[in-house]
Amino acid sequence: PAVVTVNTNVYEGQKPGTSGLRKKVKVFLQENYTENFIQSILDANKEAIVGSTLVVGGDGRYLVKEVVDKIIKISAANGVSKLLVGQNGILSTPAVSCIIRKYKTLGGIVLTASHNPGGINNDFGIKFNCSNGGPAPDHTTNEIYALTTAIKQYKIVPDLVVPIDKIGTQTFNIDGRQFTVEVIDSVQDYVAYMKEIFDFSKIKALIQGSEKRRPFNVLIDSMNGVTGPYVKRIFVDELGALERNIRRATPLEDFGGAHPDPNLTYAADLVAAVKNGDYDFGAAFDGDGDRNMIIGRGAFFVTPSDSLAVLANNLQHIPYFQKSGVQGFARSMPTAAAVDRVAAATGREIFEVPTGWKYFGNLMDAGRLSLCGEESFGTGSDHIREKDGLWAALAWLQVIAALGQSVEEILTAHWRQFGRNYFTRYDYEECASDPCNEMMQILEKKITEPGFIGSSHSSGGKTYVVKLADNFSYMDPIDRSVAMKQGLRIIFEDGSRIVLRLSGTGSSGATVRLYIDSYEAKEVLGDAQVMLRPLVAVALQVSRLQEYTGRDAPTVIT
Ligand code: VG1
Ligand code: CO
Repeated sequence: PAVVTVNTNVYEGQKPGTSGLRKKVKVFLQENYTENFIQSILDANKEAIVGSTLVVGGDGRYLVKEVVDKIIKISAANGVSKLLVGQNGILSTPAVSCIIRKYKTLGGIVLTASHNPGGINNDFGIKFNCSNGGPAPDHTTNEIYALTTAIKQYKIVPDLVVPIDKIGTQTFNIDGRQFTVEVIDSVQDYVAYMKEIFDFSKIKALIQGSEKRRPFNVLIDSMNGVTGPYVKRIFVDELGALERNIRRATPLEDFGGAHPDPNLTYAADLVAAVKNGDYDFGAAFDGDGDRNMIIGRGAFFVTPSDSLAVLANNLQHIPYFQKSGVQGFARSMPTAAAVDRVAAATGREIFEVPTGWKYFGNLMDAGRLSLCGEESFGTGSDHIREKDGLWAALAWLQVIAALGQSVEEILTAHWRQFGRNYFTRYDYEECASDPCNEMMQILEKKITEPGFIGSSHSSGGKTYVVKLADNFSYMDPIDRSVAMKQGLRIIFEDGSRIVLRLSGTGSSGATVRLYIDSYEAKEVLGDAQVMLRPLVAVALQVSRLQEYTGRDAPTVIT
């Protein structure tokens, strides 16, 4: 087959957000829209692309297979020598990271809009990951974006026909050059890696029980996303769980109409099943498998910020860390600071980075970071360079197997030892963009004016005095690159925090995220919504959020 050069026109707005380019499916269906972006990804890699190997796969949502086909044809035309493609285009985001690292490829292209709904009327996304297995850093995504604003042509091999439904290697001659597509088992490399990281025999004994101890009953929910086949292989085939221990384990193009975001609102099904059933543990994952939610018996909820802190305090039970040792910890800025207390107690470095997994990669590559997380149900370690939902569930089960305690007992003991960071996030989804931008500008001005520091704010009988307020910026300690304007923060004298930022993953309108974090040393068994009510009220007063968004209640509370 022969290479064809196609003339094309620029599309505006192909700027990758927090995690790749995410738009409605219909946007990607516009003539040459997807082709332009793929060509720009390859061009951003310059000469390295010729002769390279790339990994390609996605979360199984509508359009994944069609876009895999386009990537194959455009890669062939641009001199890529080999693609590793997940069977039927299926690869979870953590699996892509794992495979890039294992086979030392130049990078990978992940087709997902993560936790956003799928199907013809919903979202699609394309993300580039680099040779360390992590999401491309800002300077690379900026370069990709710059290329999309100037593109005039792309190269493609339109007659190349490459089926991706069967595992195996296919080789083609493209204008005299060899081009190989290897269709790989979607789960094999990832599962093999999990078996190295964890002691599966101990987790299996926990799940199956023994004469002395009843089985530990788990319920694992894939929310019709990509993790289904991974969960079947790991939990059913390897760990001896039964079919009734897993649910929604077949990837569907529209996620069965579900919003595949593992939190108390969108995974309410799982929460109800665990609450009403005889389960000791529940876990859910998002569409592309990098997020996780953990709940215990009676649907006892573990906030992601607490999950990170508990794991940080218990890494010694996981074989991977017994071998590699534990370096520092990190969290994204809006994430509650529970892990900071574990870092202080264990004498480890702690890093606070902007929202988005790409900011953890350099620290991991430099050997300074072992475990990190985000309040948005992201947890992961330096085993790969993406957050990893299944890894988090296995880590919890390994810790539970070692401690012999319930999820609730583990949390309660943790709070008694370290105190508790109460945390909540209010999301106001799909608001009008202009008033939200205006709100952020005015609020930034207000909190950075002289006199704001030291001002007092009261509600519900509580008074908070401002200690620091800014628009968060971050300098990467490894390459000294700077990320500005990463969210407005107001930090009070008692350590409580209000954070406000606009989402960078939505496909239309603006989503405002309000994060509230407050520390209590003694009173650790309260209800988060009750404990945080005064601080939420202060946040709404100071930001005038309800006025600007026109909403008197958030869309989702996590
Ligand atoms: C959200 C979360 C952020 C996460 C990102 C990608 O970004 O807040 O913590 O890293 O999604 O997650 P934003 O900009 O909408 O707040 V996922 O599972 O897309 O890959
Ligand atoms: Co995700």
